[in-house]
Amino acid sequence: MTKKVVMCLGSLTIAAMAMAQAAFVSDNRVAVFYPPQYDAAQHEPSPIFLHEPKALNPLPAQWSVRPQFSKADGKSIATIQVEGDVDFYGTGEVTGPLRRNGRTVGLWNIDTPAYGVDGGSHLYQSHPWVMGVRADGSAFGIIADNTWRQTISTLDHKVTFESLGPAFRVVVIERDSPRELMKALVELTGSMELPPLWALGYQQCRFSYQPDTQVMEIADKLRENKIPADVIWMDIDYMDGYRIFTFNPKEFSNPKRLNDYLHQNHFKAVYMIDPGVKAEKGYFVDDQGSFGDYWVKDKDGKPFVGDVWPGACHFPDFTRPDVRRWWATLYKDFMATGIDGVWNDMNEPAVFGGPENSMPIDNWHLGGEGVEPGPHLRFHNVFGLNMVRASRQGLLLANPQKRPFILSRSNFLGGHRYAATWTGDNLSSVDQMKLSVPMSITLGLSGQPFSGPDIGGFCESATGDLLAQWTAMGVFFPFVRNHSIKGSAQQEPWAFTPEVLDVCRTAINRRYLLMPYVYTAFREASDCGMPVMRPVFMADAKDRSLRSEDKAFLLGGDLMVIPQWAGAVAEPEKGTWQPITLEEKADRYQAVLKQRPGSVIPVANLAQSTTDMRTDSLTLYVCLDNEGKACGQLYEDDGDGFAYRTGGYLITSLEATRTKKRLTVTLSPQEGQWTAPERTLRLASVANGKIQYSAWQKGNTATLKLKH
Ligand code: MIG
Repeated sequence: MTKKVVMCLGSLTIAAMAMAQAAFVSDNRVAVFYPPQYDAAQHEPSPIFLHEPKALNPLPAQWSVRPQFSKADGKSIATIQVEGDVDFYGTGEVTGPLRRNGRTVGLWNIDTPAYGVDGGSHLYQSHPWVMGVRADGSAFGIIADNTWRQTISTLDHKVTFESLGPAFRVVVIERDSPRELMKALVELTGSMELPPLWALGYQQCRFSYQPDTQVMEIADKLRENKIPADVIWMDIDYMDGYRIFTFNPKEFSNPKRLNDYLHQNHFKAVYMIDPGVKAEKGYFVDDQGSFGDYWVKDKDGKPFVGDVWPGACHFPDFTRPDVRRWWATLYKDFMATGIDGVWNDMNEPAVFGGPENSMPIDNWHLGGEGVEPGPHLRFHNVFGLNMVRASRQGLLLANPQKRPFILSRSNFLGGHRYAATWTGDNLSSVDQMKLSVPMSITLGLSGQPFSGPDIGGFCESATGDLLAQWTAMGVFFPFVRNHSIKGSAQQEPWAFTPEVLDVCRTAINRRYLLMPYVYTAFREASDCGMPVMRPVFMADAKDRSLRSEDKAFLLGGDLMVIPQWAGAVAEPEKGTWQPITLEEKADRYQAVLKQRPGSVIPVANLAQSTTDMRTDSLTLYVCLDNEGKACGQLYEDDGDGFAYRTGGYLITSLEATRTKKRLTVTLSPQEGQWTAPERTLRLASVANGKIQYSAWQKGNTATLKLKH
């Protein structure tokens, strides 16, 4: 093919596509493969990509990872044969191990209590994405640009996507390392914008805290018990008869007063909004939606009605730009009561008694702005994505100066642009606690850096021991929230024994001590797609002994977290990472933390919320490498708002050197115009399993005379 012809293909004329299988590269190592009979109208514009992959050059002859397209039993299939030893990762929200060789995953979002439906083979979200890491540490990624129902199977030498929809295109990315692959994925799909700092704090939730006085009691108890916390969550019972955008006139009669109370105590308030709108004349949301004819239709073109919490419900057709714009307007008055964030649940969508807990696949969506009308079978998997896309618009409309925070149960590859994730209705069991580690790592490797499970487990009752174990580990996940189901044993840190309370407090303290480091890791995720929570193998992609490790994990690039229950784990760099403690005495539940040689980790003084956290006094944990050097970074900004986009942030480099017995760390501004506070620094030298602290010192340099 001449370059000119390829440029033509770039305009994606369907006729040209149908003639033959075409493949071209969009940057020099991203290839897009089109099947015969490709019909762009059935797939594009893609919800996955931020920008349509552009045609630049013909595919080089030596390109190795190529799909074969076929049809069988009415299914559209893409098969990718791979050579050599490849470890597979990704495929989204999944049960089972981190390494995905020999697995089949369904991509059909479903409400699946305790991951019990179909043996946990498909969950609330779908990510048609497979990551391969070769023996030499080089990596490739495969995206099936397809929202239709499908499965992914990953055998050792073959990846297969099998879809009930029309033939779809496949994008293949080639990179030299998993790190670069993550960056390339974000270049295609867009980045997660920085969340507000408070969203990184500890969060207390229950189905449901009610009435409002109970919410205030929970807030008081967190403070009394010295459990640092940032957020309290309002589950569906705050509503009036489960009508979204309303408040129960008895139990939540004055949400503004409640939210003010929370704010005065340095908490934020997050409230749930479901997609199902109670079908009821006179209810403003239903009236507006019916007036605008905004509902998803059944196969006969009538508004579809299905049961959820409020009883019979209509469902907004979020594929429509006009519906998203309307939905966004609903948030204005709601947020004006002082609500800080929104929790979008049930958006698979869940329909009680519906086929596979959802709506019929022949329901009809209208699309718009280039998206053709189509059946639910096409749009089911992006119902949640389109909902949170609309919600995000709404939060920005209501509070243009604030970073939106939305938590969503359902989502799709690319949906990290709009919302964070929790992993749905897990079970209060040791097994599902362990399972949550590979699940959140895998979400991170699938482009969603901001996820976490219900700590303590949602379904059934946690024991004190389980909560202690889970909290000790869960505080190192990107999203940290304790949540439990109605009717189960209370699950707050103080609900069990004084020992459990102490364990939870120590663990949550650790989160807050590490907050400057955690925030810096979030910044890296939003900047270049590196997951906040990473598999251990990312510490050394060439070390094949790390490839299956999924009990231990990394938080950012410099800290390894080894849960107490993990036993022996595979450690990077020949086990040279050094244990650190953040408190005088850690109890038997606390995770073992190990620091990477060559790193500097900034640690704050303990605060009871991120509102109270300061970065003026920092303890710098220094673990020198063999050359007696170490470095790190600190990201700071206002913690909310968008000033950081125009220079209102600061990246400080933390440089440590050892000369003879003297350890010196120097802080110097690297990037951004945010004004650093006057600092007081303390060094913590980490070596040979011990920590030596310096005195507190004013200024941007601190030193320590080493004993060893
Ligand atoms: O049908 O809002 O996953 O976190 O507490 C259950 C009540 C509905 C499911 C969510 C869960 C939430 C619950 N919701």
